Amino acid sequence: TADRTSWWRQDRFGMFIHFGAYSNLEGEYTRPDGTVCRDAEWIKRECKIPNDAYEKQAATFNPADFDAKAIVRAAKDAGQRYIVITSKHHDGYAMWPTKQNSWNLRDHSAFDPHRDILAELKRAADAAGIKLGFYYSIWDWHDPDFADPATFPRYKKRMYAQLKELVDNYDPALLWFDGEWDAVDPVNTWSRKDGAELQTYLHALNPELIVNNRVGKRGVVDGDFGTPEQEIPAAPVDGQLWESCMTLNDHWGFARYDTHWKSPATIVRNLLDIASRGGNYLLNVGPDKRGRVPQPSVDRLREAGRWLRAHGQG
Ligand code: FUL
Repeated sequence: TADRTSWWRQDRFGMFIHFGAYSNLEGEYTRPDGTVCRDAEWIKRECKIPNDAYEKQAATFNPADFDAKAIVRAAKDAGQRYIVITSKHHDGYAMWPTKQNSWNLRDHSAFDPHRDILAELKRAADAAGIKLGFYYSIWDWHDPDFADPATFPRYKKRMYAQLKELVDNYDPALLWFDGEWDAVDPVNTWSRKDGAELQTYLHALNPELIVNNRVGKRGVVDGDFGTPEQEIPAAPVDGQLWESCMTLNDHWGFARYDTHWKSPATIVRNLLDIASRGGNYLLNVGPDKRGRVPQPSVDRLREAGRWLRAHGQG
């Protein structure tokens, strides 16, 4: 794995992008009775939105202003050298035209069916010398076969097929798994053995793929690197590569009322703190329902990048 991870270890600073059907609600769901419930990428579950209502809102999702070049430029300006975007979050909605189901941005949205934002991002990233990776949630709230151990093998087959689509069609440099936890409701049967098998499968498709530890049970032997979330570990696990992922405000997905932004100084301090301990920093942006990265995020990233360049770190 030493060779496989060498670009990633050198790059240090990446951009996380949380973007999905949940973004269309912009962090707020108004129930039929008029009461309002707030959450971002967990909104379906936290606000107990019924499937049909969630599907109905997703059908109006039209991120026409998604601008891959602008996003890559924002990452570059910040000194970020790789990008990891949610290809499928827990709500199961695929952000590329998957052939495994119709619960995806091409077949279930109001978006231009000829556009493919993952392909657009891949092209823009390649042109800028930025590596692209995909977040992929194992946990799936939408697929009826996920939650039942009897039907789980069917789900797993579709998941493998989706991952093959991603690897074959977009050539990601990294896969960032999530949603492998135990004891979630409904049942999540994902095991460390499932994780090991999946990794073997992926490395047969592309031996260079970097995979995070949530592919298994987040142990030292699972995947290539650890994934502390919203924290900088005081004592990183010995011998394990790691990457701290953090929000830029208080949500991963877009929430229009959330203005609790980290300052450029905090971003720089976190990056230097993390790098000095040998870690990577994956800092998140959450585009709005039109696909635009919030201006306060862009501004703060640019400021942080300016400081890094002025100090020879950019
Ligand atoms: C967590 C998820 O549940 C959050 O929604 C987010 O994607 C974070 C990076 O990982 O496990």
